[in-house]
Amino acid sequence: MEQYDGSQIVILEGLEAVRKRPGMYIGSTGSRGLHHLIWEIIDNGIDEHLAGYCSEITVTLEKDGSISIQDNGRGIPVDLHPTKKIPTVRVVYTILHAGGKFGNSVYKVSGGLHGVGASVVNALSSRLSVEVRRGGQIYRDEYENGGKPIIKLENGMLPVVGKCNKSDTGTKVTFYPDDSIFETITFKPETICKKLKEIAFLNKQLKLVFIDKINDVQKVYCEEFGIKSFVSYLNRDAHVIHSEPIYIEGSSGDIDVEVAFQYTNNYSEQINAYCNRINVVDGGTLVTGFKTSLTRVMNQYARELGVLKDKDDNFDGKDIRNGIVAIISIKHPDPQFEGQTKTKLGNTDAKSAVDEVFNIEVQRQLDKNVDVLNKILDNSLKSFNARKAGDKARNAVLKQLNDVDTRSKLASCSSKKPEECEIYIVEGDSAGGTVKTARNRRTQAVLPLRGKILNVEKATLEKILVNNEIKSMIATFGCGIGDDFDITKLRYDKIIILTDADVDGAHISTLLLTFFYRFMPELIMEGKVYRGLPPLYLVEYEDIVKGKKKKEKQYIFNDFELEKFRKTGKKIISLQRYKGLGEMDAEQLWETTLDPAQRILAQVSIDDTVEADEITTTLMSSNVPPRREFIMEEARYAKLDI
Ligand code: 28F
Repeated sequence: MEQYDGSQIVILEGLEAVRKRPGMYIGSTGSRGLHHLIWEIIDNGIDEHLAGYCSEITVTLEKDGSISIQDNGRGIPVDLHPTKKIPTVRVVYTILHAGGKFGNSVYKVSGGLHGVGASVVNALSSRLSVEVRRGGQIYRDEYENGGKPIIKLENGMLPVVGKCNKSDTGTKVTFYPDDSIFETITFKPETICKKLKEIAFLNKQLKLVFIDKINDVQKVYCEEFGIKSFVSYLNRDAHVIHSEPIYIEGSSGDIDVEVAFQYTNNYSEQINAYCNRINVVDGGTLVTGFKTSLTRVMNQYARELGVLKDKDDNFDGKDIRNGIVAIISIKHPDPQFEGQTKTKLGNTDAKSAVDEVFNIEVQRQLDKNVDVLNKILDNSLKSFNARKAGDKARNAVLKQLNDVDTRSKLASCSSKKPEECEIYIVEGDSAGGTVKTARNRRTQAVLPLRGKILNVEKATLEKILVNNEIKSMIATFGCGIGDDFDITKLRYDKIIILTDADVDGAHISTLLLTFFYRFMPELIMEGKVYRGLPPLYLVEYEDIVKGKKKKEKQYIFNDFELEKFRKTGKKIISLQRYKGLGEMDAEQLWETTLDPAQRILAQVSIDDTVEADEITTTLMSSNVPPRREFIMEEARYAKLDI
């Protein structure tokens, strides 16, 4: 410990704070937080790429459970830090808030944990080493137990551990996540690959290599066309109405703007926005700028080309965005992230920058590409007409919603306090009947759905609003739909989807989720939607209690559990497999899926809009093979994830 002087102790107190409240720095100590460590280190390499010095980042999953991230940038400086009097690389890895990314920044823009990444990762690792190649020399600093340096400095400098070619520069970081902090320390190759793919799309021409030594797999991600390829990728299973995404690039002041978009024949819009490579899930000014600009430009074209019959008519922004899949990516020198989750961009200059760049560039391209322009205008016109028809239909529906008739299938609960009420949406009339008998009539309402609900991805608003199943849901929830949606009017605290534990059940539940996601997304965002998980088996077995034989029963929710039960060696008297909810009697249904004290509910969440949109697009596209695959996977997931 002799190398710790006074300042070093203060430093370690900083890292100790990270170890005490890891959630504050990386969100969670679960798998998500664990992977966050990798993203933080990669981010530093990406910053070096953005500065123009790094073309390749390699992530290696080592056999011993460690992970290493290497870049071919300039290498973190190893010289004596002017004020801290230790090597700069050690400052970066041991001092919280080091990194110099704010104010006197060496980098124009930056994302991630605002430069505290490296020291946070160190604080949460049982061991970490950083190897720097610079000026023909190789240096290595090492730490253990959450950032305690174990390399002895010589005159304040790191020892040289090897030689290399002068042109061979870069940084390599290897770490072992601390198992006393994380619930799991197993890195998931799929999670890493998905992230690397996203990084490749957002940083064109940066080469990302993944080497998985555990499974002996190697992958390379590099996207020559960046977000343009991202849009093509998102639309890989959709029907696109023009073959190439439109790509726009430019800058306004010190804000760089990139937009790529392409239209599909889906009745939905998907706009994913990134500021400094951070996914701003709740959008903000950059999205507003894009929407404003697109609406203005297309209405201008529509007027010039006489697309709309009535001179006073205008396309609504929604008409123009119908079917669009877009990525907006900006680089801002001083981003202001707002909202509770800091996922909304607040800078007003971002709005004008996107508007300005898009306005000029999109016209330049569409003027030359009249064919695509006409296809887009035609698509907007279809949506415009559908909207006009939809308005009529909607008014008719809203009138009907007040009629008791459309609600006849609903078995409501007697309590009128939303905070204690739940509604079960049940597949099929027969299962619905049993649930009606079994439930707690005071707080649990039941809405049986007949057969499959409409696939909203492929239906017009007009059709959606006359579909009986959907009408019942809108009427029952009480909070409207689309633009008129108001979650404060929701009559229930939980909306519980209850389907059979088979492929059809998984399909119905996904159709319902798509409907909620597209038209009532707040329901999911606010955590109101759940899936009930009914058991797959009932076993009756013989138990011996105090020398006496006793007949017991147990519900089993999946094949894994059944296998586990068989291994206990208990004598099975009978084994019943439930083919569907309909096979359970009222008592069984109460015990397994209705009783709040015993049932298992899975809350439905969307924490990644790209993923959510991808899933719905994959599922709802008319291209059959991927759809099948997803449903099966989802069905398996439902069984395993208990
Ligand atoms: C695998 C992770 O962390 N790469 C990095 C650099 C390069 C510089 C740098 C990093 C200097 C003063 C902090 C080099 N030469 N990969 C990485 N590559 N950090 S992190 O500088 C850090 C700042 O305080 C670098 C000249 N300028 C900057």
